[in-house]
Amino acid sequence: MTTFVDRVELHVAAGNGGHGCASVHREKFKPLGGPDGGNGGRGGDVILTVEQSVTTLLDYHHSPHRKATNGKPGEGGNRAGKDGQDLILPVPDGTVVLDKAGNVLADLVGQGTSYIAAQGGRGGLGNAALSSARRKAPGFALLGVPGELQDVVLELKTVADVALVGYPSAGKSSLISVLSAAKPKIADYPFTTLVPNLGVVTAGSTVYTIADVPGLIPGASQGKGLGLEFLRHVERCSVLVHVLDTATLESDRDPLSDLDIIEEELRQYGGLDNRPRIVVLNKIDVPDGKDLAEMVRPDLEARGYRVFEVSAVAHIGLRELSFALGELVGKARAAKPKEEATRIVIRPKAVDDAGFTVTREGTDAEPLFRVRGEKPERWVRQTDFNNDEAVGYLADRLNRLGVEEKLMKAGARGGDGVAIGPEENAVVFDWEPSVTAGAEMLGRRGEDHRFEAPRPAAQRRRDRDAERDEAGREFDDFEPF
Ligand SMILES: Nc1nc2c(ncn2[C@@H]2O[C@H](COP(=O)(O)OP(=O)(O)OP(=O)(O)O)[C@@H](O)[C@H]2O)c(=O)[nH]1
Ligand SMILES: [Mg+2]
Repeated sequence: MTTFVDRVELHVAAGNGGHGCASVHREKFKPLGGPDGGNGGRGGDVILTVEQSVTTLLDYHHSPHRKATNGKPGEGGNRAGKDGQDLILPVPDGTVVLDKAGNVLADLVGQGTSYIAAQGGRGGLGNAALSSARRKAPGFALLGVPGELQDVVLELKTVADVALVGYPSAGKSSLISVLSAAKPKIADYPFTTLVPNLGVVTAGSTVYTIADVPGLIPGASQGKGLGLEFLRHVERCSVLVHVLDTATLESDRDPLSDLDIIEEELRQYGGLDNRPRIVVLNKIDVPDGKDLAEMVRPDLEARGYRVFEVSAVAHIGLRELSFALGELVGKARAAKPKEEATRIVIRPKAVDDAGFTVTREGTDAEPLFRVRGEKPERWVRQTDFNNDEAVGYLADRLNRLGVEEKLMKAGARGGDGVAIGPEENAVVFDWEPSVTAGAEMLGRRGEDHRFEAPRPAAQRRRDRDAERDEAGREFDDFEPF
């Protein structure tokens, strides 16, 4: 049996970036060819995309773990590693993406609307890309950055123009079945409908969708019956239809009090006050029903409702109803700002991209300085700590960003602990300042000076300019992303 699933927890893993390659070109008679290690490929993203043909989240209920492929490592001969493939996960129109705390991350409405649920890691630069005027033959490459891991909750809110609400057995599903081609289950016991039904109605030139929700009973807001859980499916509708039963056999019910009770439950749920509402008095094929409908009609109209007397079974008043609904939907659509067909939802960045912070932790005797920031944390992940040159390069990058200076200002001294990254996942080391009190940069560490032949003055000038350029821009400008 297929079940309707409208809420799932999904665990997604983006692909890791491929490592950069450290390699030196070898040729006969040219034993010291240049560095030719290629860059690693980028890890694939995990992307949620609205696909109109997908109607449930069932697939993700069955397999909630999804992973994009990794980038391939770079190779010698300047061969870049292949990028990992993005993993596109199709989701139904109206899928809301939340984090585990319930914060809405994205609201995916409209074919093709996409959200990057987990971002692939950057590939590491190979030593060819890392070479510069001063660092002619780097003996290291950058590691690929691990892809993001994210836990998200997907919730489906049906996107229907019209929503039918009412007591169980009022005839909501019957109405959908005669207004559209949908064939929902219909029966004379309460709670026949356990999950929303959706139908497409054509009224003249207007095409709109209509949905019902499981019947509501008094106390639904306290969880009676099926509760209000399914009302999230009517949240997006632009028109609400009260389906009132004129032929119920329950002696304590009548259309007016039914309406009051449903309205009270809607109010408890909240957020639906501004939807236009109309009233449908159903089952007027039953003689007593017709009489009751005539009786309550003036009251309902006095309350400001447009009232339609119909019979789903005998097909009375349906055409008029469907055109009236089409008109209301048309008005609602015209009032809405036009949305672009495809919107890409960009995730807000957690950390300020350019900046970083230094905070003092630990004790007076043993201070620890914590560095947080998108760049320093990524750079640490890109570093092969078994390679001194790579570690030297990291120190240079941190220095250029101003990390050393800020550490000094925060009172850090040589030998103090410095942690880069969050508490649970930080790289901690003893600080060895490479800048003097005047913040003057000393020679960069970890450089390969084997190729530093004496340079003529003009060459030295060119090199100096090149180096200034390099210092002025962020190293990551080189990175393919
Ligand atoms: N005589 C008569 N019976 C109707 C009419 N519309 C629906 N019914 C009957 O009422 C009963 C309930 O109809 P449903 O369409 O399943 O009602 P519902 O509102 O979807 O009910 P739940 O799914 O339980 O909330 C069925 O036996 C229908 O045949 C009508 O216009 N006239
Ligand atoms: Mg039903």
